[in-house]
Amino acid sequence: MRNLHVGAAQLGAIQKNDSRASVVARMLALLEQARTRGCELVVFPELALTTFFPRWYMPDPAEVDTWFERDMPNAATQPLFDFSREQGIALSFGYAELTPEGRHFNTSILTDRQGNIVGKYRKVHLPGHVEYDTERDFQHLEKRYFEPGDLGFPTFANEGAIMGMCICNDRRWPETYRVMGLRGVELITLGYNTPSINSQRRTEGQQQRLFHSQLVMQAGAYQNATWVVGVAKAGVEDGFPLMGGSVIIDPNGFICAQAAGEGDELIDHVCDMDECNFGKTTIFDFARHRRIEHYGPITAQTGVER
Ligand code: CDT
Repeated sequence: MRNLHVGAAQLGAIQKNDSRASVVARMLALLEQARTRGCELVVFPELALTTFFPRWYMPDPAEVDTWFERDMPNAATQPLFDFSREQGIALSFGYAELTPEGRHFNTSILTDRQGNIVGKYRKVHLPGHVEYDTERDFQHLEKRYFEPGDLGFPTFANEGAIMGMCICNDRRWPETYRVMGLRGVELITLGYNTPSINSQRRTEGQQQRLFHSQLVMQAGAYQNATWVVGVAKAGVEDGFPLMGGSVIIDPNGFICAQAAGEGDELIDHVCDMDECNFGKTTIFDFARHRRIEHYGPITAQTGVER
């Protein structure tokens, strides 16, 4: 057995005016709960430090940059890294990254149990649009504020497991999991901010959104024989509802733990990395069963060609 006690730390709503310090205090409260339960790795959502700002149209680049972090750790987040080191709890969380070259990414990081950053991921599949869209009930401007990630889908040997990360909309794309699967992934951390209603089809509400979210994460886990830790930012942010439904999913695709509410909430599970072995050596033994001669269109084209 290679047990890792994993916590999924769902965050409730973060309002536009909430400070980084107030959010970090809430994250520390969840980490303290995680410590009392014995967690060794705690996963937080996408853009964990702020409201989901891509819902707001901002023409002024200087205003946009106020939502971004220039360093990680920085003064606001250092207490998280200190807690990690002092209590021996690895972390993963998402934030908006502004690089020294002025590039903008939707990023997540992974630490070891000493608070050292051992992995970074930049969101590849950016949803939404660039310009203000009058046809939508609300905006989703990730394509305006971020560029697509340039790091691919790396995996990292960390705390006795092979770990990878993806972010929100990435979870809807099977390629996300498969690339990490081909790199031996055993645990994927995945934070999300998913509006409870489809901005382009208001009849698509929370029930269907939750169903799709779990469908794709459970399939990704099963088809790649990996643990998936999906963590929501939930609740109503300045009038805009985000769904909850944070889950820990085993390598057979079964949900082992699930958040009940839409506030700050920790769920946890002792995940045995050796549970990945059966799937990886039988039905999803990629080396024996994949037929790459038929997969060309997956990397050769984006849209449909007949
Ligand atoms: N944050 C994020 O990626 N949210 C998307 C919403 C898609 S609708 C534009 C998601 O996949 O949940």
